[in-house]
Amino acid sequence: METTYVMIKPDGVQRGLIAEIMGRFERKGLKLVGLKSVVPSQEIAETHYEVHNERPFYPGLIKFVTSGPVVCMAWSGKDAITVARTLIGATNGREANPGTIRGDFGMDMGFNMIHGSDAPETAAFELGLWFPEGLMEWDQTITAWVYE
Ligand code: IDP
Ligand code: MG
Repeated sequence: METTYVMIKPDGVQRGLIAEIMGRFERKGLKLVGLKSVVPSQEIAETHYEVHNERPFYPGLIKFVTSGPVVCMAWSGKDAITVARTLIGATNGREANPGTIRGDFGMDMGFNMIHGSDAPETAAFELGLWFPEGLMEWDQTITAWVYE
């Protein structure tokens, strides 16, 4: 089992898409092991997007992600990182496949509503950053009906 960090960004919250987006992860069969909503500090936003700090869009990205509440989630399951990225879709909503979150609700590169870790190392880094308090350990009884 793998755990990934997923975050609804301020545009997803502003547009009233929290339940719609969370519901997709729930219905897929992923298990929720971390959940909270915060207005990100400058520091946490800069650390989260450190890999992009040389890119021209970086200042705007930090301003955007610190502009209001985000929903921080940790989802676990088999290949959870890839499964979450598949549910999320391509970075630019105009190019993302229908059926994906960005494909169904997005029209832009900057306002793409959601973040998902892209590899095991980034997932570990991001989970530690956003959930320093740790994650929930619990038995989900439906798991027996999700995996053969
Ligand atoms: P990802 O979220 O699909 O992994 P990345 O390339 O890692 O996409 O970029 C991180 C985030 O930075 C994107 O989700 C988007 O919010 C923002 N971003 C990336 N490229 C651009 C751009 O060209 N203009 C504005 N924002 C961008
Ligand atoms: Mg990325």
